[in-house]
Amino acid sequence: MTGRQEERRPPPRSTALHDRLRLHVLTDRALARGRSTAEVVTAALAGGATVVQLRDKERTGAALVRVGHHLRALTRAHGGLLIVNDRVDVALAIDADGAHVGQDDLPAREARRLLGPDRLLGVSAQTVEEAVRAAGEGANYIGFGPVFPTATKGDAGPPRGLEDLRRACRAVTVPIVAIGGITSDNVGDVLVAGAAGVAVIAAVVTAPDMAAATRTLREAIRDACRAAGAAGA
Ligand code: TZP
Ligand code: MG
Repeated sequence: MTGRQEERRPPPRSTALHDRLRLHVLTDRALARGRSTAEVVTAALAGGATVVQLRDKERTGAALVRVGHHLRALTRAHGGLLIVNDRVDVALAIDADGAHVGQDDLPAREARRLLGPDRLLGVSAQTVEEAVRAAGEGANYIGFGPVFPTATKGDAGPPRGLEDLRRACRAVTVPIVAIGGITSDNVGDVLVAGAAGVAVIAAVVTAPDMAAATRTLREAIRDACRAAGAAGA
């Protein structure tokens, strides 16, 4: 094998959880061009998103539970996972598959204790050290990034790049989900770096045809996994 081929050969492990974490679409009402959260999620699931994350920092708890129940029904009908950003209480209230917390949210250990052993806990990490700590505190997956520049999250911090992503993937055994500026053009590189999956906002939520945009990402992921000989893309 040449050096170039070696470089292209990705390490993604093909386990049931890795496969289910391939493509997260995060909701964002500000970017959705007036389309409802349910419309965004319906399109994302139709296009092949494997995970939907309800991410809404403005809605009240009552409103999150209302929309959350609707998303729960949609994700069940499509066999997709439903994760709630920030709000472990809402995740439990709507019987979501899990919750995702950042470094300034409920600490991972507390989130794990509240969620119990069977729901998924995702934790955001910007550095390899944060990823290692989160894995030790009970995260089922790590959201690592921003990998690339992003305008979607003002306080996301500097882009970490593919090399840091690669280091994070080597440093932990739980799946890494790459986030930040991911598009169908760079998703292959992200998987080659070792990510189990990707999480996107703008690439889907701002698209005129959200289902088509999701499908394009899904196909790029499938191509990258096929090239790697990994099953289950
Ligand atoms: N966390 C790190 S970057 C980011 C989040 C929530 C935003 C990702 O959005 P986009 O539009 O896919 O870059
Ligand atoms: Mg958060």
